[in-house]
Parts: sequence; C-alpha cells; structure tokens
Amino acid sequence: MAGAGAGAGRRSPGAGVLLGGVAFLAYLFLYAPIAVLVALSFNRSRLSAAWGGFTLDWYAKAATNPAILSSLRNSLLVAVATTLVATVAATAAALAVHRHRFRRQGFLEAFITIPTVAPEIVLAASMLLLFAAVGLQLGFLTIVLAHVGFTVSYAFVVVRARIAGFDGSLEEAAMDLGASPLQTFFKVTLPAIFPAVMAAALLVFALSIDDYVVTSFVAGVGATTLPLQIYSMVKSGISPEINAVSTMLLVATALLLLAAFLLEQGRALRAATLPAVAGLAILGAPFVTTGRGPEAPSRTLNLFIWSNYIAPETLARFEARLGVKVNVDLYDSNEALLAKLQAGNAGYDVVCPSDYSVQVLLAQGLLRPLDRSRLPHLGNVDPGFLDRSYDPGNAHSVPYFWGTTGIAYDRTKVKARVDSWAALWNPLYRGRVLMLDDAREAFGAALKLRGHSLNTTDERLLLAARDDLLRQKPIVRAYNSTNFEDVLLSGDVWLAQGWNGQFAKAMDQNPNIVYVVPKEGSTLFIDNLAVPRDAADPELAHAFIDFTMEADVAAEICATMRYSSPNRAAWPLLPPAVRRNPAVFPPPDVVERLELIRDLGEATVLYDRLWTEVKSGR
Ligand code: N2P
Repeated sequence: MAGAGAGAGRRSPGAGVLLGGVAFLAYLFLYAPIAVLVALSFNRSRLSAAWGGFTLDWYAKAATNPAILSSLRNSLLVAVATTLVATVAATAAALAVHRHRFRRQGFLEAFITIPTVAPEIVLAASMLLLFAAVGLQLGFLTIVLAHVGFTVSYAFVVVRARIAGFDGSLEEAAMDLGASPLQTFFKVTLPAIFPAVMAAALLVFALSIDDYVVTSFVAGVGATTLPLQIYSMVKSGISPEINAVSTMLLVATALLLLAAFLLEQGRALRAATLPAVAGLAILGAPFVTTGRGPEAPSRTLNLFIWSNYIAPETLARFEARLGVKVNVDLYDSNEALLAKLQAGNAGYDVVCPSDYSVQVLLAQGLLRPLDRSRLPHLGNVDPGFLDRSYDPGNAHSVPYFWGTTGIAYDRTKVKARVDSWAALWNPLYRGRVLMLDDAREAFGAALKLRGHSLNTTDERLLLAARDDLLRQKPIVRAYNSTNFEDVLLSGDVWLAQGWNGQFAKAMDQNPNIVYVVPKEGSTLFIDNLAVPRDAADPELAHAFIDFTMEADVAAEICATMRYSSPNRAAWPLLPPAVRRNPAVFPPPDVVERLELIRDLGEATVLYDRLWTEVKSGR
C-alpha cells in the first residue's frame, strides 16, 4: 500500500491517461449490454440486428399490454408489502442492538446479515421447501414472505450503520421531560434516524421489484411479477417491447437506488425526494396513462405448458367462450415441469408433460384421474396415439401434440448433405451448431450417432456418449431449448438440433431452412394434457382439455404452432401446406426410425450427473 502511495506521487501524465483508458474500458464492459438494450428499445424494427429508425411505439405497446400491466401491479403490491414489513422489522432490530448490550452481540449481528451474502439460489430453494413443508399454497403471500426474508438483512445493515452514532441521551432527556415511550419514539428517535429508515425502505423496494431468482421459486400462478413476465416473454423471442419494459424497470430502480444512496450519504431528505418520486412515477405511469388497472377475473384456469405450444388467440377464444381468464406459464423442459410439480402447491390446473414425464408424475401420484364424461371430444383423437404404455387407457392424460427431434440447417451456409447426427460434430461448423438444452435429447443424439437406443442405461455407453458430447462442445455455439429456431433464422448458427414444429414455422420465414430427421433415428415425443392432483379447478381443467380436442380448435393449434396434431378430425381442416409438410407430419419411413423417451428410474440420476459434466465442461 505504502509503495502504491509513493508511486502515485510520482505518477507521470502518461500513467494518468492509461488509467483513464483502462477505467473507460472497464465501464464500457459493464454498461455496453445495457446501452444496447436501451438503444434497441427505441428501434422501430423488430429485429435487433437492424436499426429501423427511432420510435416510442414499444413503450406505448408495453404500457397497454394487459399481461405486463397485471404483472407490474403484482410487483408493486409485493414490493410495497415487503418494504413495509422488512423496514419496520429491520429498524426495530437495529434499534434493539443499538440500545442493548448483550453477550455474543457481534456474532448475532453478523448472523442477521448472512442472507446478504448467501447464494440466492440456496435461499430460494430453502424457502420453497419450507412453504411446501408447512403446506402453504404458493402465491402472493409466499412471495412477500420470501422477499422479506432476503431483504430484511440489507435493511438492517443500512439502518444499523446510520444509527451507530445516534445519541441515546436525547431519548433519555425526552423521557425525563415527561414524554411517553411512544411519544419519544415518534418525536425524537424516528426523526433522527428517518433518513436511514427511508434509505433502507428504498433499497428493499428496489430489491423486491427486481428479484427474479427467489420469486421464480416461490411464485404460484396468478402471482406473476414483472421480472417473471419479462422472462416468460423472452421465451417466445426477445421483442423490442421487452427492451422497453426492461429499460423502464432499469431507470426506475436506478432512481430509487440513487435516492437511497443520497439519504445514506446524509443528504437532506429533499435531495432524495426527486429521484424517489420519479422512480415511483415511472412504475406507476402505465396505470395512469391507460386509465385502468387490470380487472380481476372471475374464474381462472392456470395453465403450465411448453413454450411455443399454444397461440394467444386460441386462449382468447377459450376465455371468451367460457367468460374465464387463462394464466399461462411456460417451460422448456420436462425436468422443469417435474421440479415444479414435485415441489408441490404449484397451483396449476392443466400441465403438458411428455410421454416419459407422464410416467414419472403417475408413479408419484401427482396427476388426477380424468373424468371421461367431461371429455366428449376425445373420440377425435387418432387411436394410434391412445393407450400408450406411459398411461394405459389414458386414465390420466390425453395427447395434445406429437413430433420429432431433428436437425434444421440453412442450406445457403451448409453445402454438404445433412442426413446424420454426425453433422453436428463436424468441425467445419465450429461455433455454428446449436444443441437442445435438454439432457435426454442431447444424450439421445449422441447415443443414436453410435447406433444405440436413446433409452440405454448401460453405463459404458453413457460414459462414451458424455465424452462425445464433451468432444462436441467446442463446436457448439449454444444449448437452447427455447427459441432455437430464432437463433437459426438470425444466422447465428447454421445447424440446430431442435423440435419439428418451431422449425416448420422457421421454414415459412426462410425457405432455405431444411429440416431432417437423421438416418440413425431420433426421438418421437407425445406431449399430453393432464390435471395435477392439487389443481384448484379440475372442472375448468377438463373443459379446457376438451376444448383443445374440438376439431377446429385442434386444427387452429396445429396450424399456428406447427407441431403434429394427433387429432384426426382436425387433419382435413388444416391448410394443405401444413398437412403436406413432412416437417409437420413425418412420413411413415421416418416415424419408423423414431423412439419414445422412457422414464429410466434410477438411471435418471446418472443422466443428470453426466449432463452436468457436459455442461460444466469437465
Ligand atoms: C415446444 C417444445 C416441444 C416439446 N417448445 C418437445 N417435447
């Protein structure tokens, strides 16, 4: 340190420039992504790659989007409740440790602050476990409890630091002059520590409104907060509307933190008022400009389904027909669905597990038997998709979509013929390959490449598949199960492993995209609608499932999403281009080389472990 100080004294002008340059680069590195996001929120063009001129349209769109408004309202309610509870509790705790001396005080104070450094994911998982253990239904209350749990420590640190110098003799003097303890608190103590309390409150508010990780664990349906909504929208591709919402959230948070910072620095309350009010105004503006908050629905269906599996217009049709509201949450892997249902109290009425996940959920008693009398349109489903071994007699599920896993590529960039999984290992395409972010699918490709079943539990074959996937890593640009077709369309990758429906849609946008099911064979999936055991409205769940099996609804679902429909009554209603597209409806010789993924019981742990090794690159 002394050396550095001496060095600083002799610093040449050149060193100053160098230091400035390094600092500039460091800040650029920190803020460039944010700058890009903010800039793109003003981009008239939908594509992030091209600048189409300046516009504020995306802000207007975001501010009138009902899903965004209702999630913003939830976020504000959660943040206000969290702020009140956490700030009061933290202030009381800080005053208590300030006034009283007790044994192990230092240790206990440090103990309060541990949540500020504990990994967020650990806090999130432990809260979820706690709520499940005490049987608390996930929703608004659990979010507030969890937010209080992780913000109260920050609030404590802020208040504690500021009141360290607070002179207790003032309180004594007030009491001596006859003030009651309550009067003393409100007339003497609170005014003295008020800036600290406000700083803590603003910090708590900002932390709560921004939180994604903890909230994603403990939010039930109907309690989607703004960060969850943004993430869910990202799953169907990043739109400039999301950039606009993110920018507003960013600016509002920055203003609130600035206010908290000013107060903490001991600035006058007035100095902090402007940024605080401006931050809150940004968050509240959409309600004022549109003149309304979202109305409360009467009856609600909570749907948890794969992304890119149902169009908003289909849901709107169901809502209009029954006068109900549909809440949708999306996922991109069976494992995510299983985790959510296994944790309990998720609150979904309808879910969409694939074949092998139906098997897992059934074994754990997590599905409710279906009432056939409420499913009159089941007869529309092709019998070839019924009574499969994962759910004999379809007692708990009905097929919704089926499809294939394959490779799509851009033929203007990939000149060689692609008909084998080997293409995804070709070093020629280094950095231009995308793989599904899915253990069973990635291992499926590696196993098929060597001619094995994708359901093998032979450890030797699995270790070899892991090694193949590790060998492939330098070629892989991304693991993505969400919008893999967009990444291909954007030109970022030239070849992608993925599911047929989204590729079939991409082919419409770019005729140079080709979809193949490799000759070695691949996955056949049958994804099904089912009702979780703890569904709140099983009757509405049945109504929805039956609705999706009506011929014209099933046709609309297939035509909009392009996954393969098991509904034979829908087939004649499909546009011929969809019906005849082999990417949507694979010909029999392709189907013949497909294999259903099965639940492998104990061996699942091995797949998980090896997949983690692949992803972490060991
Ligand atoms: C939809 C993914 C298809 C599901 N995004 C594959 N089982």
